Amino acid sequence: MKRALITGITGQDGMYLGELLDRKGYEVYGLVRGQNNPKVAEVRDVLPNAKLLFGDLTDLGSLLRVMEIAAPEEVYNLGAISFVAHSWENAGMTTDVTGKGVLNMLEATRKLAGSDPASIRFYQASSSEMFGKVQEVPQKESTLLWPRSPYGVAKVFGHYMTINYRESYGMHASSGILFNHESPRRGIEFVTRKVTTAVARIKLGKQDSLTMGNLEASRDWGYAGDYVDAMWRMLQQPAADDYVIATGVTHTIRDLLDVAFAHIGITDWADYVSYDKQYERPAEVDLLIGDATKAKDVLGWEPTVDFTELITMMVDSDLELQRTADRD
Ligand code: NAP
Ligand code: F7E
Repeated sequence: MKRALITGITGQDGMYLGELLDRKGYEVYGLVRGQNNPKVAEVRDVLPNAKLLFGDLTDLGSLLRVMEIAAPEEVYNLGAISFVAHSWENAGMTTDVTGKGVLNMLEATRKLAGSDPASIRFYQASSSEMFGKVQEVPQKESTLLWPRSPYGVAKVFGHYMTINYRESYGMHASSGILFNHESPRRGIEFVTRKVTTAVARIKLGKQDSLTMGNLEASRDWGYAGDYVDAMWRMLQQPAADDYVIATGVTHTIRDLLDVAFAHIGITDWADYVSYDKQYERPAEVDLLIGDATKAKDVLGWEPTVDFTELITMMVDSDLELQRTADRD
């Protein structure tokens, strides 16, 4: 039985990856932070076989202890402060967790691997946010990075540190440059889930309208279930490398509103959506669109869920959640 450690197991990707590894017969360990983390109950429900260990990405001692107990063959470093808007207000904390946390995990992995550095395979959750002020369209593995947020800067640090540990110590350390991926488990602070939750509540008469920021921004949105499969495929390769994971199709926030409202029978959403400057960002990433040719050729990976399927899946799930909340 293979053993894997997932940091960020309480997050969207952590839960999907935990399910995937469980199905594949892995013994799954998860790093959980905080003394009374409210997400622990949900993880225990979704992943009853997973073994949860307590520690924090900012605390190297705790990571060394967790690595020793889990003794994993594969490490998936998904833990991060991941909300871009929040990263301007908490740049120091974002740097410590999303940036230096990667170094801590690499170091804990290197220490446990000892004289055979490649014996533990390492995955780093890099991000399309690193492309920021995009230098070419579409973006691929070789595109110059130009981050536009403290989150993006922290991810660039983690990305290059992962490459550096691979090149310096011969570690099997791979980076997945993942474009936005969403699901019914997406946090409600992110734009897709914010919209699908609001649309479900409007349909059920629980809410009248929603306030939004920049409707012109474009994102390449895929389904989280597909993207965790790409992470696993990267660690099954004989050699570590970096891969862009994306659908290659971009949509604006307006398109997102079109699809979500259409699914509840509203074709003109103008009366339901208002603008609030508070959702604008000090610097914006305007046009993200990824070229995942390398992932297709080397990993045999392709997305299976398109944008309309993704958003309607999320609206349906939120309708069900809101109805269940009424029954409870
Ligand atoms: P998410 O839902 O926000 O999950 C983040 C996870 O990190 C949570 O489990 C969180 O734990 C954990 N965490 C935060 N601070 C920590 C700390 N100090 N020590 C240990 N764990 C900590 O994010 P996601 O969408 O699943 O994304 C997974 C990873 O992929 C992240 O690194 C993200 O930056 C990256 N990424 C995401 C996307 C995307 O579109 N989803 C795209 C590219 C890259 P709590 O539950 O305790 O807060
Ligand atoms: O914003 C615009 C906003 O917060 C998307 C993270 O997983 O993906 C995610 O980061 C866009 C931005 O995601 C609202 O200005 C308009 O242009 O859903 P988001 P993100 O910033 O792209 C990357 C790849 C990651 O790595 C991150 O961890 O939507 N937008 N109005 C809004 N965004 C929000 N949140 N709320 C609004 O009201």
